[in-house]
Amino acid sequence: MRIDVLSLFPEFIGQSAEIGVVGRAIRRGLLSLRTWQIRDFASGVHRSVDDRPYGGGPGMVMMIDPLRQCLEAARADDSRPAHVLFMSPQGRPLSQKRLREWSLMPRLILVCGRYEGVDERFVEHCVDEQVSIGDYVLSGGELAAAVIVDALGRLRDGALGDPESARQDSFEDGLLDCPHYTRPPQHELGAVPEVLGSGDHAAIARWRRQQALGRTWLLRPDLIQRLQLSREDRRLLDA
Ligand code: 6GU
Repeated sequence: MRIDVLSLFPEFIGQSAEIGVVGRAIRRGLLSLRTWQIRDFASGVHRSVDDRPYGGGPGMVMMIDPLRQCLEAARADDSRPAHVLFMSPQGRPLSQKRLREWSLMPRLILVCGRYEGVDERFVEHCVDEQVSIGDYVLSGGELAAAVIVDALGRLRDGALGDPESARQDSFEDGLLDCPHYTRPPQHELGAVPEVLGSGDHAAIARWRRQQALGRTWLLRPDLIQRLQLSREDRRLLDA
């Protein structure tokens, strides 16, 4: 899969994707990432990318043409069709389900706005989908794009040491993750739950499911409501 990111701060995206699991996925060729400087596509001696809003008001609005030319340059850099996402608090909330869908696509182009906004005509005509990473306002889309690159990078086949890890993540089954423990089994801060050392794999799986259900019920009741719990899940939750 290939991801292109259009931004006024492309170094930020590039650097955040160099580390950890995602950096390794890129170095192994499991994901290809290219960043583009929107300002490179601005015209005039000042290379302006923004202008004052029609109708007045504070702040500046990003102009259509530098964005559009940058987008067309990115599109033309690869023959595969691209799905274009625009990072915006007005977008659809990001979820693991959306990320799974995008991870099946050959190409994504992420467009990051800055300033007070982007000319709406660009959004209407050049963008397939708007995405938000939560109900708060960031000063630009770069952090959101970095979130998407990270979350998609770790979903690439072979990016995680053990492919089971991605399946066991929080949200992959709609539940929060169960707690994890490692050595030492006894510590002044407490003991590791006994079942985890029992060697009884069925009992361990039941305990983990029960913990995941219990935590989700306590911390994120909104997630539980959206799930179809099995009879066994209800029993574990009641126990
Ligand atoms: Cl995607 N962009 C900006 N600027 N702010 C946000 C956001 C995105 N998601 C939540 N807040």
